[in-house]
Amino acid sequence: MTKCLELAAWVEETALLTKPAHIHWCDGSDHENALLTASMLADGTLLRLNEQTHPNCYLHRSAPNDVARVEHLTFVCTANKEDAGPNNNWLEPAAGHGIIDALYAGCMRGRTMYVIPYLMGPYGSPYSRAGVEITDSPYVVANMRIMARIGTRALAHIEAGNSFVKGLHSTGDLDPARRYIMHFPEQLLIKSIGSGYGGNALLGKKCHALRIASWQARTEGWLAEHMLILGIEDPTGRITYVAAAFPSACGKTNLAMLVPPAAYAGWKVWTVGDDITWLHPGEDGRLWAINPEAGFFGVAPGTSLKTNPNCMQTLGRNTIYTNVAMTADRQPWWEGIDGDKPADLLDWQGRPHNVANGPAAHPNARFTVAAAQCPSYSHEADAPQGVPISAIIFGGRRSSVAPLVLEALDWEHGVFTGAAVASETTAAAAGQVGQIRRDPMAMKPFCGYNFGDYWAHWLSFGARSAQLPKVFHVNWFRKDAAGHFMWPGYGDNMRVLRWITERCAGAAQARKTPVGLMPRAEDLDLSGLTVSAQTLDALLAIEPAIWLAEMDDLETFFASFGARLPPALLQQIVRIRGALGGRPAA
Ligand code: GTP
Ligand code: SPV
Ligand code: MN
Repeated sequence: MTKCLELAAWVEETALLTKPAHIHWCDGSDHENALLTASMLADGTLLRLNEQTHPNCYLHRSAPNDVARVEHLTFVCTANKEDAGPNNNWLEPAAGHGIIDALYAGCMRGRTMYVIPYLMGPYGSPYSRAGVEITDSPYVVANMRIMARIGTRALAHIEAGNSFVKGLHSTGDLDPARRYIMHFPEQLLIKSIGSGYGGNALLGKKCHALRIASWQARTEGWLAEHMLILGIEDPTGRITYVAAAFPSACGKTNLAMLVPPAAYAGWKVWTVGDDITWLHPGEDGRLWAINPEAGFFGVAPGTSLKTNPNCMQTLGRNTIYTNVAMTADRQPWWEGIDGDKPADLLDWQGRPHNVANGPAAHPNARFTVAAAQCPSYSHEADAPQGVPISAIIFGGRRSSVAPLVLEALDWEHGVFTGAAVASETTAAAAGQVGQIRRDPMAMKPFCGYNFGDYWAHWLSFGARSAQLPKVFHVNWFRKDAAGHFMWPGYGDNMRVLRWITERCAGAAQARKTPVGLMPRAEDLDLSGLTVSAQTLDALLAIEPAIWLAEMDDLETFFASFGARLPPALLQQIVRIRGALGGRPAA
């Protein structure tokens, strides 16, 4: 079924191991999708939603134990353990293959094996990369069709002699005791079994476009990051592109689709991507960004016409919903959506909703939808060369410590600021929610190699170009003593984006603090917003004692990377401690 001998041999070898009843090579056509959809409707994998209100929309209810990424079951299998680093679970490659191949033996008996050639990145871009996912899940095929550029054209790209990442996936028996997500970066290979959930099963996404790609990017001199990309158009029509890295379920999709507040006449945000960014140094010394994905796999709860109107207009047709609730007239529903909670809801498990069972939609319920349906989708989103990035923004979900916004003093401090990101855990990954953890560059779950080497790679760009983006850190999630968010967030984040673009243009003022440059209250355009002077002061405050404690915590974290830690990061801690007035007397 292909002229590519390497691919043909791998498919044959995989079929011998997994023993499918049929092999189907995906061409990505509408006809193929219609047949797959019909078969999933017939066997209950998909439920049809209300055709009048939500044309061509479907609901998938996952197994109740398969609702998020499983970081404890995710491995990076490199010959040398140190290359995976303390930030990854590690298995010796032969041991990894041994464990997972035993689980693959005969796992597709009686099922169809789908072969999905895909391209990550725009057609015709020198930065796009190919992959092939083999899966026994039609739900995965339907999602990959939205999230990546699958089918005939991708196969032609591979048959033209371009390299490709191999990804083998089986739903297995969904028993978490037999669930593994393994990466073999030295072989450009991914093996996943036992989960049908997004990041565990749509292998083009986190497994390929972040874990494997970050490994390739290090050796090839570029960056694969957990970032959104957006363009900010000012009233003169000038567009400034920024990329922003926030941990999972910390606001990338929302920021990427931002609608400015009414007082911001003439301002507009263009969406290029909402989750993954590949950054390449251009001949002009700037970093150029492409979004390797073609769709959004976004968090449903909290999405409404009030918080994210562009997203609500993107959804509503040609969308796969996973683990949302359903109304009596078969419309998708989740906590935070517009309007009152309807009576007679079915929860994400299909039971009559009862608050004693928890929320109606799973907190990590998601939608899968084509990016091109987004009203703010950028005209440059498919540009082969990508868009030039003026600012990189890091951020996390932190109820204290991190101020609303700060700007790094230079590239080295910027890399430190990214490496210092900490955030409260969310429902995007299995495990406890709301625990503060270190999540450097929002890549803790996704960096395919040792963070020490990763930070050195980031730092190496400093010597290569004088045209690098400015680096910022934001926090939309500061809470007051009563536990309420102090900043309105969502569309009002435009006020911070405006200051950032004006800093990039050399127009806005800032004050220097030990931890970075910050706006004074009067440097932010807050027209039309009611936030008290006291709240604003608190949002922009730097508490020396809290920041000194933060430096101690960071020092301990950095120490876990031993000899692979770039000394420049420790020097930043020394500098900041000094600027904060040193450690307070015991
Ligand atoms: P992943 O897809 O997991 O990588 O997540 P993401 O970073 O794209 O997060 P997303 O934009 O989907 O937001 C996750 C949750 O944070 C949603 O419930 C949002 O409603 C909420 N959220 C997003 N932006 C803001 C904000 O500015 N303020 C507050 N308070 N909540 C926000
Ligand atoms: C995330 O968890 O950061 C996501 C969803 O974007 S997943 O595809 O599952 O990784
Ligand atoms: Mn993500």
